[in-house]
Amino acid sequence: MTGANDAELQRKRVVVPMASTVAIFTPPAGDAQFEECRRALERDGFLVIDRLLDESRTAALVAATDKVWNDHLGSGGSAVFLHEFGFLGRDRQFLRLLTEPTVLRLMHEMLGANIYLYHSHLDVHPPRFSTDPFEFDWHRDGGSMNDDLEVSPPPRLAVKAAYFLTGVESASHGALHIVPGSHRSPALPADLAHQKVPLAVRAGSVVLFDRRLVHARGANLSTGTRRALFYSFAHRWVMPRDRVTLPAGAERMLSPLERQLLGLGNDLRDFHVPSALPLASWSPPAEENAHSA
Ligand SMILES: O=C(O)CCC(=O)C(=O)O
Repeated sequence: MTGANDAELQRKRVVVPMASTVAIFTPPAGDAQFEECRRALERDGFLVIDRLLDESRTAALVAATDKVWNDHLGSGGSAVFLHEFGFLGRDRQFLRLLTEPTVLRLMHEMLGANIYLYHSHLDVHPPRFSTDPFEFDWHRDGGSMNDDLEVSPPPRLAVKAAYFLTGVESASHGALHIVPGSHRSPALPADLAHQKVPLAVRAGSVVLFDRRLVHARGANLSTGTRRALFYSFAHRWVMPRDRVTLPAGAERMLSPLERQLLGLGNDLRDFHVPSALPLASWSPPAEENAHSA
């Protein structure tokens, strides 16, 4: 792990029966712990928060994800995997995660208040008994964001939250692999094989990562299906990578904060020169701020 001394890591490390060599944070409470999380994310390019979602919420999200998967299979979709963009309209619980207080606070602190969900995907990966090169497709998020700007390393622009609904016990369970600190490198590291770190996580955990962090999904060689939800936030002046389609009538039920975070509104100037941003005056509701994990 880059930049943190051993004593600091030891203090933050929770007892997780997995082969993980990175610091795993418990859900932060209070300004000092949030500041530690923000600094770790800024320094290392990623942050693992253990079991941010409690068991019942995780189980409900698994059920909602399985419904999407079964609908996909029922309509003749591939049984190999599902990578569905803009899925938040598929279940109210997915929309609720948009304003998950811990993640939203950290997103706000990393990117400012003028942000929205520019990219999202729901992923289901059943076990595969072969490896395939695409599963180790090392990349930074953002496509041509990485090439078009005359700045090296490229600017942050977006931060992603990956909610793991099923535990990833080891590298071979379809772990998200990362190269710590690579968000600050000008190019993809040459020696990925030696620098890569698989992130083992328990169900309900979230991994936040800077879109520039070099990462890849590992093959799921376990016997269980991996389910994960990805929410990527960017400045509102970044074009959407994909769009969330809501069910009929749902838009008028949204709060002003949800509207901002879904990138709704026709005043294009406001995306660049915001007048009033609901996120700027937002603070987490007290009951949602408590974690039962
Ligand atoms: O599924 C994973 O673990 C990695 C996903 C990924 O590469 C991405 O979100 O850009």
